[in-house]
Amino acid sequence: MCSFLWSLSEPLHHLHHKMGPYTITYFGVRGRCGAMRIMLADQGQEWKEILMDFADWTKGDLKASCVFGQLPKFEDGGLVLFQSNAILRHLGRNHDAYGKDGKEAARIDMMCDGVEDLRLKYGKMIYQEYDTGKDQYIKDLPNHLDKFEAVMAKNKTGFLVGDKPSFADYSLFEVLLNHLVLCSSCLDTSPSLKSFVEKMSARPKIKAFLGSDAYKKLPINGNGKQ
Ligand code: 6SG
Repeated sequence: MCSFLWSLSEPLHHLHHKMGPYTITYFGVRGRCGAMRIMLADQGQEWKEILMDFADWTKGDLKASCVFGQLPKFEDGGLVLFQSNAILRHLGRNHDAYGKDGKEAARIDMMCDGVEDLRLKYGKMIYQEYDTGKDQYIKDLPNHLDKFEAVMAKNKTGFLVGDKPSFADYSLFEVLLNHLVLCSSCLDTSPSLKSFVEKMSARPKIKAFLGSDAYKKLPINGNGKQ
C-alpha cells in the first residue's frame, strides 16, 4: 500500500471551492478512478490517494469493510462512498457540475449511464476477450461513438449538456482517452468528439494532471492490456 497527496503546485489559498478532505482508495490503475481524478484536478481540488496492492487486498480486511466488497472507496470527510458513478455524481453536486436545473441533471444522468454502458463493453473486451475480441470491438466502435457524437454536435457548446463540464463530460472524456490508446484513429469520423477531447485536454488543470507522473505511472487497466 502506498499513499500520497495529489494537488497542483498552486498554494492552497489559491484553491477555490475547497471541500473535502477527499481520499480515494483504489488499486494502482486508472480503471474506475480515471474520470473522478480528472474531475478533481479540473475542479482545483487536492485529494489523498491510497493505492492498494493486490497482496494487501487479498488479505480481505478492507474488502470486508467495503459495502459491495469492491474498490474504489471515496471519503469526503466522514462520508464514505462506493460505486464510481455515485462518486462522480457526489462530486457533481459538490462542485456545480450537475446541470443548472433538474432537467439538465436528468440528461446528465442519462449520458453518464450511456458512458457506463460503453465502459462495461470496453472492460469486458479488455479483461475477458482481448485476444479474440479486440478487432471486432474496434469495428463495432463507430456504432457506439456515433451516439455521443450526435449529442455533442447537437448541444453545440462543446459539452454533452449545458455550457460547462458536468461529471458525465469527465467520464466521457476519460473513456475516449482510453479508446484513443486502443485505436488512435477511432475519433476520425467524429468531429465533435475529436474537438471535445482536444479542448478538454487543453484545459490547464487537466493538462497539468495528464502530464503528471502520478497520472502517467498508472496503467489504464489491471491486466496490462490497453
Ligand atoms: C475492480 O469492479 O481496476 N472494482 C474492482 N476488484 C477487486 O475483489 N461498479 C463498481 C464501480 O463502478 C465496480 C467496481 C470494480 O465502482 S475495477 C474491484 O474491487 C475485487 O472485486 C477493475 C480494476 N481491476 C484491476 C485490479 C487489480 C487488483 C484487483 C483489480 C488483478 C487484476 C484484476 C483482478 C486482479 Fe485486479
